Amino acid sequence: AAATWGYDKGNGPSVWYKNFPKAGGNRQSPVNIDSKTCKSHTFSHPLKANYSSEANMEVTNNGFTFVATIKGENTISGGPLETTPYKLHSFHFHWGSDDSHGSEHTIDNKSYPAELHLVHWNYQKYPDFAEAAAAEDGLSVLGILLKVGEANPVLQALCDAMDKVQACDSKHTLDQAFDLASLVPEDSIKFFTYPGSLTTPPCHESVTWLVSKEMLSCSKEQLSHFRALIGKNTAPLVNNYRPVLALCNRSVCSCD
Ligand code: 1SD
Ligand code: ZN
Repeated sequence: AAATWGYDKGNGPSVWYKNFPKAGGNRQSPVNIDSKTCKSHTFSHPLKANYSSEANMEVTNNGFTFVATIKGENTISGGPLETTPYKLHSFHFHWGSDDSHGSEHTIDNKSYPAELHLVHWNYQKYPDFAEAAAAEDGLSVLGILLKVGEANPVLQALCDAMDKVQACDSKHTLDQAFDLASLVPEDSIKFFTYPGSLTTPPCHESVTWLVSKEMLSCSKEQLSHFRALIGKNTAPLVNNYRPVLALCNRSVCSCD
C-alpha cells in the first residue's frame, strides 16, 4: 500500500493533518526552545535514567528511521514525571542530508545535524505501549541532540549496525551487548521540558518531552552512516525530521 505519510513533497509534514487531524492541534512537537526566555523550574526529584545494557538488541531500518527495540527493563523518572517510572520502549533518530539541519527540536533557532529519541511509556498505568501512546500522560521522550565533534564510541556500535540494515525494511541483531547507559548523561540530567506530541503521524498529544541540555558528540564520518540508509522508494533516508511548530498556549521549563 502507498505510504500515508512521509517526508517528501506530496506526503510531508505540511500535509499530515489531512490524514492525521491531531497533527493540526495546539500541543504539537517539535518546538523551538528559547533558552533565554524559558522559565527555570526545580522539581522535587532529579531526572534520572536507570539504564543497563541490552543483550541481543534488535535494530530496524523501517524506511522512516533507524530504530532499536528494547526488551530489558530500563526506566526514567523524576523531573515532571515525579516518582512515576516510565519504561524505555525503543529509541530512534532523526537526521538531515547535511550537518546544517536534521534535529527536530531547535535551541535558540539553531538546528543540529541529528536528534536521538528515547521513547518511554507509563507502563504502570497503561496495559500496553499502543494505549499509552494515545493517552495524555502515556509517553515521555528524552531527546538528545547530536552535534558535530569527536567520534562517539557508543554511537559507533550503532553506526556499525546501520551498515547491516542499509536496505529498507531490514533488521539486524547486535552480537555485542549495547551499553544504553552511556547514551545518557550520568547522574542527573539537565533538561528542558514541555507538553507535546509524537513528531510522526498520528501525532498523538501524549508526550511529556524532556530535551537534554547535554548533547552527544558525533563525527562527520559517523553521520555518513545515517545518511547511507535507504528509505522507501530506494532514495537515501535523510531529512526525516518534522520542522518546529508553534508553542501556542504552552511554555518550556528549564531544569538543572
Ligand atoms: O517517530 C517516533 C515513532 O517512530 C514512534 O517511536 C513514536 C512512538 O510510538 O514516537 C515518535 S517520536 O515522537 O519519538 N519521534
Ligand atoms: Zn522521534
